[in-house]
Amino acid sequence: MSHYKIIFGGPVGAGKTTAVAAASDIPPVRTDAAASDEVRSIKPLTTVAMDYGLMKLADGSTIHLYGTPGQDRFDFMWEILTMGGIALILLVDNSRADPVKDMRFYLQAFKDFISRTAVAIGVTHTDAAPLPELSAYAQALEEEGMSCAPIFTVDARNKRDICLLIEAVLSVIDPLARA
Ligand SMILES: Nc1nc2c(ncn2[C@@H]2O[C@H](COP(=O)(O)OP(=O)(O)OP(=O)(O)O)[C@@H](O)[C@H]2O)c(=O)[nH]1
Ligand SMILES: [Mg+2]
Repeated sequence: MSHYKIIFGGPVGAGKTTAVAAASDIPPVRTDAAASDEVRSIKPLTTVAMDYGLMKLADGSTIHLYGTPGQDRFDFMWEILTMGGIALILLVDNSRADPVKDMRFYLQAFKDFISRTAVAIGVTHTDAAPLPELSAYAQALEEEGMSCAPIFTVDARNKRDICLLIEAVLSVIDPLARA
């Protein structure tokens, strides 16, 4: 039996809180608070500390899911939350102004953690904003020396999509791992 910790990172509104809730087998813990000014135009609530959820695997193993706050004024939580983690799932909102740049920003912000572990990228909101295409992210990943990082379009509200991302990132670490 294994116990893994996976962290969800990415910008405000990408769907970190939604993804943790969708994938969790227990009622998730959230720390949403009313958003201030610039974030309120995106959505009324924002994570101020962390999200927590738990996936229970058939063999009794567990995957602890931690969502970070997207706002960089809470970036001190990013380091705290990655402690003991085995992988990062980076969610990027395709409907933002420059989502490929967002991906680069968070890859940079979590680079020490990623260099020790693994990363998979989920591009959300492609139903509302089909462009840019995944190839633009793939090119940026190649430029960052991460051409093998798994990347998918996902809907953070869809449990199967989030499970696919989790399985992908675990398979980078251990090709025999099953989520
Ligand atoms: N249309 C659409 N909506 C989505 C998709 N993924 C997530 N959402 C919605 O986008 C919103 C994301 O909100 P949160 O989950 O709070 O975002 P977050 O990443 O936790 O944001 P912060 O905590 O503020 O950093 C929710 O209303 C989701 O229902 C998607 O693929 N398409
Ligand atoms: Mg959140």
